[in-house]
Amino acid sequence: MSHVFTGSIGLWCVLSIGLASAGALAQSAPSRSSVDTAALYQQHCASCHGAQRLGGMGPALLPESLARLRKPEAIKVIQDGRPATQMSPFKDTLKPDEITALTDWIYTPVTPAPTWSDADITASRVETAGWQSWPAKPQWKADPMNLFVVVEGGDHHITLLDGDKFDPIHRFASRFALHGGPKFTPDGRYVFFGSRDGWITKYDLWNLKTVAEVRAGINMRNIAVSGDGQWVMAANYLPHTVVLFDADLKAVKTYAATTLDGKQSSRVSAVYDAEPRKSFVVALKDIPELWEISYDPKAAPIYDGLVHDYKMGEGIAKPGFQGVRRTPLDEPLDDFFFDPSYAHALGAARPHADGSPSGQVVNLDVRRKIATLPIAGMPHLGSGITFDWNGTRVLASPNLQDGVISVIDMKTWKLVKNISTPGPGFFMRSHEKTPYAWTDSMMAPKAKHIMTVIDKRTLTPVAEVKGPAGQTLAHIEFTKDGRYALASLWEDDGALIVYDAATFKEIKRLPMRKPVGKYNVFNKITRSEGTSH
Ligand code: DHE
Repeated sequence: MSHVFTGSIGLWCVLSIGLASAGALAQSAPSRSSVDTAALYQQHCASCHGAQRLGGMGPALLPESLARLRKPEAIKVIQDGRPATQMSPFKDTLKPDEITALTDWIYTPVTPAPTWSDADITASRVETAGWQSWPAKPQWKADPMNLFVVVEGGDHHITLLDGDKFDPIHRFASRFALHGGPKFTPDGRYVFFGSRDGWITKYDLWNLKTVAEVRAGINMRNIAVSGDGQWVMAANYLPHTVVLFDADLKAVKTYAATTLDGKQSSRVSAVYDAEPRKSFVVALKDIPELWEISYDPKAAPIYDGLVHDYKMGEGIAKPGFQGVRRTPLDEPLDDFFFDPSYAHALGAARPHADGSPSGQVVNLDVRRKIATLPIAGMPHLGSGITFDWNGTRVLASPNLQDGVISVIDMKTWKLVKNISTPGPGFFMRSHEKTPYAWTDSMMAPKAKHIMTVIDKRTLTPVAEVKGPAGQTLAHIEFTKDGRYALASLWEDDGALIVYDAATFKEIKRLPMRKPVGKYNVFNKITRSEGTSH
């Protein structure tokens, strides 16, 4: 059953003094002095975070969800609260050893492991009444194609920015800890956000209102929206599932991420839309298989046997539409992206202990690995870009382990050049209309304020764009015409900085709360070669 919104989304009231839902916790407290942690949790936290710590108004408090929050920071949040949220400070209510015990408790796995069934997914769905009759044109004055969606992680908000004037149009609360790029419908009207807690939000950019939300899982990786805007797919770490929704976020089908015999299950690394193939492609983190799930009603049937379902007539045919077509791999993929033809998935496994390359080229038609990508360390291929160079097509990928951008020929899959940067980085961006690509060094403590600008024609760094030393400058997205590059000063009292993409001079600075990522509607829906898809 679906519910109708009664309040604004993303209000996450954390650890409020509240009503214990007695006895609901099937878990033993970590033994720490005389503190009864389970009772404390029930008394102070359960009303917002749920009796099973799966979240409610506040985020889930599970080791999986807290992986990115260091314990001292968690203690500080419990002591001091979080500004601009309903998380109140507890330093006057709880003793220091109680706060420490509670912190230990939320970093301890819940046993038995929490579940999230199809019934839970369906029951979580909320929808705003009357959204179908909202006007089908923007209710604000700006170019809807040059709109930027900026995710501010500092206080879990979204800012919508006019990409011509660089003025904010609207700001609203998001779910806690969004992760990954928001995904758009092809007309640019609706955007879908995914949170690490498993929430998917469908938002109407033209009417500035939330349409619907659903919780796909407990710990989610990312979401993909089909090229025709009709389907949404969610990839989960917890539970081990991939979940298919229709465009209104009504659950259609849950896929258990298991081997064919069902004996081994896996976390799901990521899901991406392969529009020309009319399919979603899914990487599994613990099983060496890449899945393709077609949303083409005319898709050829699948004959299950791992590779050879193209030997028509062998085995029992399963429908190709919404069926799982498996490609066996030598090792699982963490993340990947596509070549421009979408015939290949370019992915990386976990770094190899001997330093040998972990990158793989998987041909989605012959359904096997066809080449090794000559990149060592930890390539962040999901943030890779492609461009024309010297009569061929190359891909360039940042590396989370080394200060290097690897450039690879996409015909031969051979290394063209390793370009040195001041330190390992997360993101790389360019645009068809600029000769430059920009990348960060945000993983390097001493160089995290430096962005390197690389000339795509010569494959050499030509400039460094710097923020204040000690602060992180990262994540570029270009305007629709490629004339301006927008970067994040990735601090809680940070900013969005607009640079002239030709002179690298700062044009404008807008204060923002840790703007983790920004996404230009036009670049996304046209699948610009310089941005993530
Ligand atoms: Fe991300 C995208 C995986 C840590 C910020 N990150 C993605 C995507 C994947 C991924 C699979 C693509 C999703 C999409 O766009 O659909 N990220 C991972 C990891 O495995 C890793 C290393 C560990 C983890 O905890 O998950 C990781 N990511 C981070 C961070 O620590 C970052 C810097 C801060 C944060 O908010 O968590 C971070 N990831 C981002 C951002 C994107 C992203 C901003 C979207 C990039 C884009 O421009 O499209």
